[in-house]
Amino acid sequence: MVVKQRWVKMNAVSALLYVAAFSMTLCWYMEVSATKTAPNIVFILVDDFGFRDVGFHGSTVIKTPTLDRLAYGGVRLDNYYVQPMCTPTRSQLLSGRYQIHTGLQHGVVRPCQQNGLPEEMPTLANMLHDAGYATHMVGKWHIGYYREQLLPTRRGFDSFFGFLNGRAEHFSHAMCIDLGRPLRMWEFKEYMSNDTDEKYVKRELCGVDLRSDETAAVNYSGQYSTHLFTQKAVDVIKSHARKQDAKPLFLYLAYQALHFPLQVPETYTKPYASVKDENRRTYAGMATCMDEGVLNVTVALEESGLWNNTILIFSSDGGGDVTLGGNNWPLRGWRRSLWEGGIRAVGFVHSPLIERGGTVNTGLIHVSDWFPTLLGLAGRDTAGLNVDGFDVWQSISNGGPSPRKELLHNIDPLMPKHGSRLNISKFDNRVRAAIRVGNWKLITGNPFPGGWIAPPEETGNYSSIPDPSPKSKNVWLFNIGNDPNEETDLFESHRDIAVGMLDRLAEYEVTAVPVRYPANDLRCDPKYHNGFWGPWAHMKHFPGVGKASSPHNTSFRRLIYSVVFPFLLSIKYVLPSASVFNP
Ligand SMILES: [Ca+2]
Repeated sequence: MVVKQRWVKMNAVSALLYVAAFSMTLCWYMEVSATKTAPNIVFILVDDFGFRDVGFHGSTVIKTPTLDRLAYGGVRLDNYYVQPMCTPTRSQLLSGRYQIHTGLQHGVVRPCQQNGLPEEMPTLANMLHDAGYATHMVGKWHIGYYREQLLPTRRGFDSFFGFLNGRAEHFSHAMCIDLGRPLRMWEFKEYMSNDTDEKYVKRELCGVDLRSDETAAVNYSGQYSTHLFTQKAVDVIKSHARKQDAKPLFLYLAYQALHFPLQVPETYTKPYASVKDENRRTYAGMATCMDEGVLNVTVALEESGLWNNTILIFSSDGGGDVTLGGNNWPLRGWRRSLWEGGIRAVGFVHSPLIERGGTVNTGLIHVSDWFPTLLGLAGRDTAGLNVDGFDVWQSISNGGPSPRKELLHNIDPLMPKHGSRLNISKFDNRVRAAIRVGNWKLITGNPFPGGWIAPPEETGNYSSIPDPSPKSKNVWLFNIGNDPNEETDLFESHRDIAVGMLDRLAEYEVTAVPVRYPANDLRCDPKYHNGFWGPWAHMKHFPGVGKASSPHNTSFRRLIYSVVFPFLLSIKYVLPSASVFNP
């Protein structure tokens, strides 16, 4: 009896142990097998690449054979949107959140601002890393670095090679900015005695912007950015393939091409000798060099045996700048604007894993959608993270409808209000904003210039059309489905729809966090950091100066610069512009 009881007891304990051990093994197996089968993800982001400037969008001059081949063999994203500028697109890609939910509603993170994607928001790299991915980044960061905690290697990337700001010289990797500063008292006297209009003094900050992980990268001067970043990406791929740990790879390759300054090795502009416009010619060379870089990355993936389990995504981060060689014909507007030319982007997905390759996807897809989409591929859901993106993989892979029916392009409370208020909604139509609901698009405030610029080499076929809107106009409504080029404003004829969309903007506005756009902090100056741009917030003092404080941060100086000087200057001429006194 005793023996039997004991046997039963032991049997129960053993059974529990067996169950526990089996469960742990099963969990481990499921985790390992999920990790093993999760696809490699290679995300290639290019900078300011015009909608027109790729072969599969009809470019007749710029040659992009690799992009065309990959796009035609994959899924072309034909209703794909990003943001009109660098930081906004990159912050949304890596966080899955609209700018109104990150505080980055206005402009870009400037080199000397204490600003960035908030640390408490996990990045796509953080999440993929937690899902078992090896995570590597090459190229342009531009979502903040004033604190070391904001560097790519502290935000989920196992490795980083690239630059932290929005641009650099493509060969030297140096970057200069002019912050300007108000006149000092003694300079003011000089100003009053001389007949000059100079009301501020040039204050140029220069440094190299290139890092390997967190260390300043030296000895790369002279290596062209696209070549350098391609080589580093190829190194990542080959190094990853050599490792036997079977982790899937996430590679984020953010080329500086085709961002200004317009520079490229001469060999790439030779095929474009017939292009008369010099900016356009150089830009075309940069595009072809970038196309070659993408080819070399795909070859490395194939040679490393990774290609068959890889999803490659290609995207521009905004429209082309027509003043800097780019073109978005036939779309209206360009880089930095809320017109389609600023935000409807070149994009495609190519992968042997796609069920319906060789197709065009017309579903509404936005850059914030990559966050939940790629995490879905990694076997993770983003419930509870308050992301604004949608998982669009089924639409991309199978051709089903996109789950996204609405898209907040932005609400920017810092952009000066434009025109007069209509009082037809709680939302102030003078505020710069844009929203898409189904095929309808509403724009308010000042969206920036909105002309249609023909490709310089095709002016014989097409003619540019200047922006027809009156300067004070501040509300437009378009049916993008029927009118993708924003030619017919339907605001007056469809006021009910416009008011509904203004009200929707008001609902979004309530959820916005305060916008951050701080003054410059001069501790950023590379002269304090061995000639490199990098984190500075750890500095308590300016070397040799004493307690760190921006010249504009004391209330007394603010009073002098903002009230006394403008008053005195107004005696001689007119009031100086705000930018002079708030550089
Ligand atoms: Ca850009």
